[in-house]
Amino acid sequence: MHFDRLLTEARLATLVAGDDGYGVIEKAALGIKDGRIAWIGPMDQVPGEADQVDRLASRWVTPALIDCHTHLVFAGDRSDEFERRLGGESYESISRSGGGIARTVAETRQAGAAELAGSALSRLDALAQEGVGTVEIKSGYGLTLESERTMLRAARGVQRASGMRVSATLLAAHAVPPEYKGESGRYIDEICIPLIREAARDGLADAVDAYCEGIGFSPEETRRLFIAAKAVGLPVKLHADQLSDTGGAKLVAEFGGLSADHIEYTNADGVAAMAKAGTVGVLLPGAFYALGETRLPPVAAMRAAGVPMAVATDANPGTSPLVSLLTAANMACILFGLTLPEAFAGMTRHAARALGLQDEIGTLEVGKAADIAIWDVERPAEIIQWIGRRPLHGRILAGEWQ
Ligand code: DI6
Ligand code: FE
Repeated sequence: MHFDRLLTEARLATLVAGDDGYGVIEKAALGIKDGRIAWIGPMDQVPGEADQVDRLASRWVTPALIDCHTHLVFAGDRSDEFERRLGGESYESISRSGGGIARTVAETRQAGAAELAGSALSRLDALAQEGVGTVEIKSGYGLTLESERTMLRAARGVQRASGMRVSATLLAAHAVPPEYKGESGRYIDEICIPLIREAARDGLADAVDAYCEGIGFSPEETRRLFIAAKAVGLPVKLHADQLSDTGGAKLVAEFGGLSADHIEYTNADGVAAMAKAGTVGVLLPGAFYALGETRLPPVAAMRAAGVPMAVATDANPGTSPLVSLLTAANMACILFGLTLPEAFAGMTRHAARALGLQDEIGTLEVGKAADIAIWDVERPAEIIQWIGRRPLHGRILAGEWQ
């Protein structure tokens, strides 16, 4: 076998599901051919030559990390709302008085795709420096046909400019815009559903999401969106049961959804439905933390039922101003009780599943994309233990050092 690149003297945490939780292979080598993993095994049994050999001096190697829920594309700033919340005002009350999502919508509508991609790239850079190789980016701050398209184009632009893999999600049902106040049904008919059809036809988005909440869309409205998405073959996911139990997790599972996200208020029925459908539970501790929430997601119930759990930043200018996936993982352990192997799986294997990319990324396995993170640590636990340390040595994406 001839490799384009061979990584050797490596300690692999393949994150393939198994007994130790990490899928460890010590004294390992990993061969790359045409951007994909072509061979993995003991370094003294490499079956061939390579154009380039990189000796990793016993560094730890994991799959490149995956942030499977972000709102990285937006314009403007809401730090004054942070001050209001520190003063005791609630997120819901700020939202109802024209702040929150509506505020970012007003600013995002003024921006072009290039400007939006530019500001998103600076935030993305923080994630890249922590070993992230794939991000999901949602629309949802445009809320017109044109402005939602612009956001999705900006997400595609971020992919081209960053060399990272970007999964774009249509979130037109993020909020009811002011011009449709009190007419959410008409907004869904005139904006959301046409955009779903267009996104499928033109390849603008890879999935459809909605904000199912008292201050967002009702379960009945969400169901209509999911029917439309299903009809054009787009997978669905949902901001579900974050501030109240609306049965969102159960609803998205009913549609075979990729993921139910937030899920603090998800009940036993919801967990059972997710387990049955294989829907990933995406934990977003940044929003939980920043909003000062106290209701914990049903981690033990999901663990017992075998629901795959992912961890993401939910990076957004309001409820989760967080561009550190490693901090999210640390919070998921400390605040939600994840084990370290669960937190790693949540940023790799299960995050890939939450994007429908489980055959392509998320583990170190022969045949998958050579998307790899290399770490300057003695033990994998250090990667999550520390906050703000960034122990990344380097990233390889599609077989190339970044
Ligand atoms: N994700 C969201 O989209 C909303 N909450 C959340 O966790 C709100 C985003 C925002 O305030 O801009
Ligand atoms: Fe979100």
